[in-house]
Amino acid sequence: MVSAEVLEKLETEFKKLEASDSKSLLKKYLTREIFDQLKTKQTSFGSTLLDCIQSGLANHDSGVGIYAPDAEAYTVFADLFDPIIEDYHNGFKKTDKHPPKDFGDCDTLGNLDPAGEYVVSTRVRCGRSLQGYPFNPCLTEEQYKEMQDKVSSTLSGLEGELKGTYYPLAGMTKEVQQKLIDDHFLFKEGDRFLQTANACRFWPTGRGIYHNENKTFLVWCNEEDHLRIISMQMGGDLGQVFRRLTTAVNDIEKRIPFSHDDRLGFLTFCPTNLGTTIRASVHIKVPKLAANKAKLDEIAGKFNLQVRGTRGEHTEAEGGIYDISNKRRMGLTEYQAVKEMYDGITELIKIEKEL
Ligand code: ADP
Ligand code: CIR
Repeated sequence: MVSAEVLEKLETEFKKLEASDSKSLLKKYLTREIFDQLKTKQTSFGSTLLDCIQSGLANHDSGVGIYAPDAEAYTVFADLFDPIIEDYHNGFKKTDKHPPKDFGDCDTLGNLDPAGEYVVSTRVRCGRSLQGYPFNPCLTEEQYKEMQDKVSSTLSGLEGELKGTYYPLAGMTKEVQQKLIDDHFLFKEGDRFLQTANACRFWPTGRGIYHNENKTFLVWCNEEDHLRIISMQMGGDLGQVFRRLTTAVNDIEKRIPFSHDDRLGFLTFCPTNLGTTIRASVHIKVPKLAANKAKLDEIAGKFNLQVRGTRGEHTEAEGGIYDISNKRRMGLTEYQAVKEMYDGITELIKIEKEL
C-alpha cells in the first residue's frame, strides 16, 4: 500500500508542477488522469510513482524528469514512461520492439575532421546494468560494495589496450577527482537531478572509475547506471573510438551478465538511455553556427542531434566548445546510432564551412 504521506506529497508536488511553466516531458505527459491511475501503484521493490518522478517534481527545469527506480517500473508505470520514451526516442511506440544489438562495421566510419579544424575530441559511451540488481534508489550499501568488487575484479582481467586500473572514489583525493572531472574523464559530483532521484545514497561507497593508461578506455561504476563504458580520444577519429568501445563491450559482456529486455533493449535508470544506451559525441568548435545558440540547437535537431555544454549535460559551453551527440538511442542499432552522429556532424561542419 502506498502510504498517506507519499500520496500527500505526490498531490502537493503534482499541483505545483501543473501550475509551473516546466518544459519537461514529465509535465507534458503526466495528465491528471494518468496521475490518478498510477499514484497507488507499486513495484515489487516497493517503488512508487513518487520514486519515479521526484527528480522532475523537485527540478522543474528538467528536460525529462523521470527515472526508473527498478526495471519493473517501466512496466508498472508504463502509461507514463511509454509516451515519454516515444517523444524522446523519435516515435518509438509502445508496440515497437528495440532491434537486437548490432555494432555493424566500424571501418565504414572514418575521421570526422581529418584536418583537425573543428573537432577537439570524440567519445562514445554506453550504459549497462548488472543482472540481479535494481537501480540506484533501491540498492543497499552492501550491494554497492558487492557490485564494485565484482566490477573491479572483472575489469582487472582485461588485456592489451583495455588493460587498466580501478580507482574507487572513496579514498581518492579531491585534487585527483577534480582533475579527472576537469579533463572530462570522470562524472561530476552532486548532480541535483540524480540527488533528488535518490540516486546518490551512500556516496562515495561503491562508486569509482577504471581506466587504461592513456585514458582512452574508461568505465564508471555506480554513478547514474551500474556501468558506463566509455571510449574517447582527442581528434575526430570516430571509427577508432567506436572500434575500441565495441571490442571492450564484447569482452566485458562475456564476463558479466547484463539486464536486457526484449522490447526496451538494454535497461538503464533513465528512459533516455534505454535501447542501445549509446551516446556518441564530439567536442566541437563551430563559432559561426554557435553565434546564435537557438539556431545551433535548431539545426542540430534537424539531424537528430543534441547540444550540451563542455562539461556535459546541464552545463554551459566553455571556450566555444560544444558537446554534440546523437539524441535517440532506441529503435535503431548501435551502428545506426553512431552513424546518426557521424552523418549529422559531417553536415554541421559543411554548413559551418559555408557560412
Ligand atoms: P554522459 O555522456 O555519460 O551522458 P555527461 O553529459 O555528463 O554524461 O558527460 C560526461 C563527461 O563526458 C563530461 O565531462 C563531458 O564533458 C565529457 N564528454 C562528453 N563528450 C565528450 C567528448 N566528445 N570529448 C571529451 N569529453 C566529452
Ligand atoms: C533531466 O530530466 O533533465 C535529467 N533528469 C536528465 C535527463 C536525461 N539525461 C540523462 O539520462 N543523462
